[in-house]
Amino acid sequence: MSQSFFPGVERIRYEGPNSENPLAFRYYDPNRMVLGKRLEEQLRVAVCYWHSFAWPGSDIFGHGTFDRPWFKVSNPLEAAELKLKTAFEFFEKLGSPYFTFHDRDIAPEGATLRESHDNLDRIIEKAQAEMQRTSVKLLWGTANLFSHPRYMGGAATNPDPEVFAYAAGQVRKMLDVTHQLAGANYVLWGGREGYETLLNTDMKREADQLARFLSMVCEYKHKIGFKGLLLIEPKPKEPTKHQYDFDTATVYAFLQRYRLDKEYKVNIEANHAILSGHSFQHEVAYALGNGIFGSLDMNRGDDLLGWDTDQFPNDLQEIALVMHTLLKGGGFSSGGMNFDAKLRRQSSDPNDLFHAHIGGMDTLARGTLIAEQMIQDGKLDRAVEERYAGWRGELGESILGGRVSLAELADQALAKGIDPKPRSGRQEYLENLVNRYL
Ligand SMILES: [Mn+2]
Repeated sequence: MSQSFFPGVERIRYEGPNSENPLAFRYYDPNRMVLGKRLEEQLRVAVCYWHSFAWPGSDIFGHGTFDRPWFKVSNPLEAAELKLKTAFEFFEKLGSPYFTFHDRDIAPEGATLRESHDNLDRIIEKAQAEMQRTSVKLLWGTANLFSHPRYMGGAATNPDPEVFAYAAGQVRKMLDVTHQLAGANYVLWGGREGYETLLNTDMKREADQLARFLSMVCEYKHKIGFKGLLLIEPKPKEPTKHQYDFDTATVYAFLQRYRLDKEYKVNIEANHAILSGHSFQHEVAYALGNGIFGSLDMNRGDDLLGWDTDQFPNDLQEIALVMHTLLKGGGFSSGGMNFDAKLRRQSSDPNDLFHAHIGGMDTLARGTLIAEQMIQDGKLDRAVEERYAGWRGELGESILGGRVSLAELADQALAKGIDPKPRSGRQEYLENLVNRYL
């Protein structure tokens, strides 16, 4: 089977904000210069394999709703080849510079670990040819350590060391594959690393196991000379009730405790941030502030639902504020923006995949152009600077510079009769200012 899955779609082009063409970009102009870089390089957009090509549109109540030809091919390797061809047709037509995948998205699991490796090798050889043909690059690779029943009690945190060993087998293979494909990063999402009840869980032991696994992964990374970042993806709950990688701060504390904080950074997902009770912007700001920012999984949740809906991003204000924080923090190094987002089950037409990604990329582009204006205008940054101006004066510098003790400072406060006056935080003024850029 060689025909196109998207026969009516040409390469998606930038046509400007006034275009009426639903299969065109209105803001995503890859060559537009934004703060010294091409927009494409600022955003580093990736399409994910799992939601867009491997997921059939099923949910816990119902079967798949997507009529994709590779779901009907009975030979799993032939199905994987057809899926691969379609995925690269999509990446090429969309013009996404990157893609991402788990081992089991791209090639079928075999009867044994060795057979799974062989399946992966066969498909990766073809993926490499497609990458050369299209110039689409790998933003990151990852291993699926959560779908198979063997992982129901965790991968690295499993009570059975043989499961830990099996997981090591998958991760070593995917690190090799990611390195072979010149992937820019490697991600670890601890899908089942957490617990349901302390009645059957030794939490301290499981943390030690997870740390040991992560140490082994970074030792192997250096051994093979892989230069990309190792990234941990925080998530507070789902599938387990208590996920160990709850949020960016929890991950950072864990990394510091086990002296892994120089080796790992975070891949922050918008919907996971919301599930942990934070905003996406908060998580990005926290990671940048602590030197552990790596990459982003772009999606959104639903205000009315408390689970991981993984919808495509379309909240312009949220994206503009995240981009403002990110670009002020220096932007991406090897990370990028991976659409870990899926269609709704009723969006069953092949072209819905294009509408979803075009809308997402346009939202990212438009949010970035707004953030550029905010930065160039400088009003928001100046308001924050002015608020902390006292800390650049003599008093502030003597405190933070360690030149006064608590007792000396207390004496100064008495001697000088210090009597600070409350000053407005001006939140509403600043919110109005943000809306003027939108
Ligand atoms: Mn994700």
